[in-house]
Amino acid sequence: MKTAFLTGITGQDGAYLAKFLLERGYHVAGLVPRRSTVDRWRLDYLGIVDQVEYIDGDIMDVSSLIRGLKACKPQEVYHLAAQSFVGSSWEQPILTAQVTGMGVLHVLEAIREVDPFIKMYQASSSELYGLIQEPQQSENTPFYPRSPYAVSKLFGYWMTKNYRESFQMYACNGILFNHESPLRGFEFVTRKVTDAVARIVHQKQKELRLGNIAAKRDWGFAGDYVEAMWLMLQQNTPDDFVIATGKTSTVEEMCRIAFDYVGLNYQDYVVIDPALYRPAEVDILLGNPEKAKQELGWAPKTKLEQLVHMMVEADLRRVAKMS
Ligand code: NDP
Ligand code: GDR
Repeated sequence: MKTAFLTGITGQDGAYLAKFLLERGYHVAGLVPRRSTVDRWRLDYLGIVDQVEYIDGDIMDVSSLIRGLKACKPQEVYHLAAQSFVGSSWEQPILTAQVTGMGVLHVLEAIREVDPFIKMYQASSSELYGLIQEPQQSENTPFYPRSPYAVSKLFGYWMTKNYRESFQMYACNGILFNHESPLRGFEFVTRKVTDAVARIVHQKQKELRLGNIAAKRDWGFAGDYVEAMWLMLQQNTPDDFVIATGKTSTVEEMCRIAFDYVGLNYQDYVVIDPALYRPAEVDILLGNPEKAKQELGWAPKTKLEQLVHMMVEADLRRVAKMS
């Protein structure tokens, strides 16, 4: 039986990936940082909360990573933990640089120390592209990060590549474009919208305040994207891959789909709040997943409409239970 060690197992991707790996017969171990309240709602939602081994530790504490790797002896490490909200990265730039940037180096060093043959997946991001220099972004598009979050991810991206080239480690960057689900955090725009739709339907909210609704994103379903993470670690040689749908939509269009689904007009509820604009914006992202299709045999399965409907339905059920 193979063992996978996940950082960020309590996050959106960690939960979907843990389920995916358990279904393939893996033993799944997850690093869990100490928090004042234990919250494993995503693993609970997927019905796997009791099927995972939890290892106390924090990616900022290399000794805990080393102890964790020695204890569960994984063949594969999926490094997903991060301060992952771009918006907060301007409020907490130093913490973001430490957790989202240096955290990657801690994981690489722990692997190098314990067993350099462990394969590692690094959660890189389309935010690396930032100020877009090519209409559709591939593995060869230059980076221009536009937030402390993106600059921190750039450090992690290059460290991963550098350890691959320096120490012949099997380490891959998945350059994932935005992916969403009913397990998405409530601060991200898609979830903020679908939660608001459900609350408006149940008369718990009157309006939805948003920032830049002209921003365009290439949105996919997290459940589809975790398969690509796994596929990257099943190849003969390590490499970096863009994972995306190849389609882009504005935040406004995403809102329209969500409100339409419950028979409401988004224009009656959305209020633009300049305070929600970011100091520097990534105006448009559109990924080219061709290399992943050719070399991994991976393709996205879920269209934006299906994804938004799935999220609205989940939020309608959740908010109804609160009534
Ligand atoms: P989430 O924010 O949902 O999950 C982040 C996870 O990291 C949580 O489990 C969190 O635990 C954990 N974590 C945070 N700080 C620490 C720490 N110091 N030590 C250990 N664990 C920690 O993110 P997603 O699941 O959406 O994303 C997974 C990864 O993929 C992230 O690195 C993100 O930056 C990256 N990414 C995400 C994309 C997306 O669209 N979702 C696209 C591209 C990249 P806790 O909740 O207890 O703090
Ligand atoms: P993003 O996701 O920054 O792309 O990072 P987010 O959903 O936060 O923003 C997407 C776009 O929507 C605009 N926007 C708003 N965003 C939020 N959160 N709240 C609002 O009220 C709002 N109004 C408009 C934003 O300005 C932005 O243009 C996500 C994260 O998962 C990262 O960890 C990951 O690396 C990238 O996706 C790829």
